[in-house]
Order: sequence, then structure tokens, then C-alpha cells
Amino acid sequence: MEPLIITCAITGAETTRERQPHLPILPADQAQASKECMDAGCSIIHLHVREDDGKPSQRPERFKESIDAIRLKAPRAIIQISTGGAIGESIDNRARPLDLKPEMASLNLGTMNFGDEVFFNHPRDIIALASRMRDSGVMPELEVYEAGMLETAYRYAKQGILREPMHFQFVLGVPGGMSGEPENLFHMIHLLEKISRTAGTGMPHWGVAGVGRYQLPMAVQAILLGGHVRVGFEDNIFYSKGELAKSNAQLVERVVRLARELGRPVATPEQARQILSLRQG
Ligand code: KMH
Ligand code: ZN
Repeated sequence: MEPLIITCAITGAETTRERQPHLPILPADQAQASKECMDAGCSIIHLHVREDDGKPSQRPERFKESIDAIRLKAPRAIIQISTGGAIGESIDNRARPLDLKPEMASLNLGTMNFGDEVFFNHPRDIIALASRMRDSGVMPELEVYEAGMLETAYRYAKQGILREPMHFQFVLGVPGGMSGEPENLFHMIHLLEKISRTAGTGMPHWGVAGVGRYQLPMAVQAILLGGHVRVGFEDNIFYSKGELAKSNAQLVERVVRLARELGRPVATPEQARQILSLRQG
């Protein structure tokens, strides 16, 4: 089986220090958290940034500060910036950090209820973000919260808006999207197999980010089924029921231990770059 690519979503836009006291907020904290995650076996840092007061931000200058700090402490990290931002952020602001031409960026494939709010992703905006990523060599990670979004990706690939090979992240467990029940993951994989066969393209890469209590079972299933894994405080602040995680790295370390026990090798960042066909240099 392909080596396991581990992503850590270290900060997110919704998690607060009140709920998770170890949440990295400042660029220096994010750099330290990234280093610990990379040392533990992670390859990709999914990055949201915050202002000093903890407010989510899409300012490119703030992203640059964090990216520079991460590069110093964890130079091998693949940095994936978020174009999802926080709920309610304007699409113009969400797109701004693409000016930094990161190796990867998230691309959200549809509008959905997100807890008590609505996460807007107008087709016009998805296409604009995707086209910009395509034209500047930024690899999109396709954030898929329900099955229709996966089909949207193939429609855009057919139109040349998205390039193959694609990389999907199933984010399962957001209230408003599909939950992290095994049946939902199996359905997504089955659908991917079927659509990619019909399209005559190879099976794309996929990973799963289980939200909250789904994080651990989704990780185990992805390890067994040949997918990749995302953990981190963006999606889950607990190590076990009622016990807060001490760090993002603690969550990565557990996935590495599980992979070892289950006989799945863990990808180095260099292997992850190759597997995901990231741009060279
Ligand atoms: N904060 C969520 C509303 C992404 O990074 O692309 C969206 C999100 C997805 O976090
Ligand atoms: Zn995110």
C-alpha cells in the first residue's frame, strides 16, 4: 500500500483557546507545533492563521509571517493554506493568501450548513479559486463534506477546471455534512472508484478528516483502506473522551503508532510530494 500521508490541521478557524488551551495561535506557536508534528511523522500542515487576539484572519501578511516561521523550524513541511477561512469571510479575502503561491491550498466544493451557520461556496467562486490554483501550480486539496461535492469535482475535471490526479479530503462529521460513520466513508470510496473508472482516470488520492469523536475511527479506517489521514485541533481537540489532547503532535504520534501496528508505512514529506504530484521547486 502507498505510504500514509499524515496532515495536521493545527489551528483551524473555529477552535478557541478557551476550549483547547494548547491551540497554536501566534506564528511562533504555529512553527513550534508544526515542528513537533513533522518530527512525529506528519508531512502536510493545513494552515489557518489568526491575529494576535485569536481572531481568524486571511491576511496574506499574516500567512507569510506564519509560513516563514514554520519554514525556519520545519523546513520540510508541505504547507497547505486554507481558502475556506472562517465562516462568513468574504471570498475575496479567502483567495488572498493564494498570492503567496503555496504548494497546496484547500478548495471547498459546495455550500452547506456548518453547525448553526452556512458555509457559502458559490460555484462561480469555486471555479475562480480552482482556476487560479491550476494556473499558478498550487495543488488543491478538495474538501468534500458530502457525496454531491465529489461528483462536482469530476464535473470540473471534465471541464478542465481541475487537473488530474486529484486529491480529495473527506471531512466527515461536520453537523450539516455527512457524519463519520464507516458506511459514509465506504460510500465515498465506492463512488470515487466508480466515477474514476467511468471517467477512465486512475483512482485519485483520498484522505479523511474525522471531526470530533470521528477522528480516531476514521484514521484507523483510512490506514486500513489505503487512504490518508488528517488530524489536529481544527477538527478535534480531544485525545480521548473527556481528555483534551496536550498538543497537535500527540494526535499525529498516535496515528504513526497505529500505522506501524497495522503495517502501513508512513510517508516522508518528500514521498508525499511525489505521491501528490506537487510542483517541483
Ligand atoms: N473553517 C471552515 C468553515 C478549509 O480550510 O478549507 C472551513 C475550513 C475549510 O476550514
Ligand atoms: Zn481548514
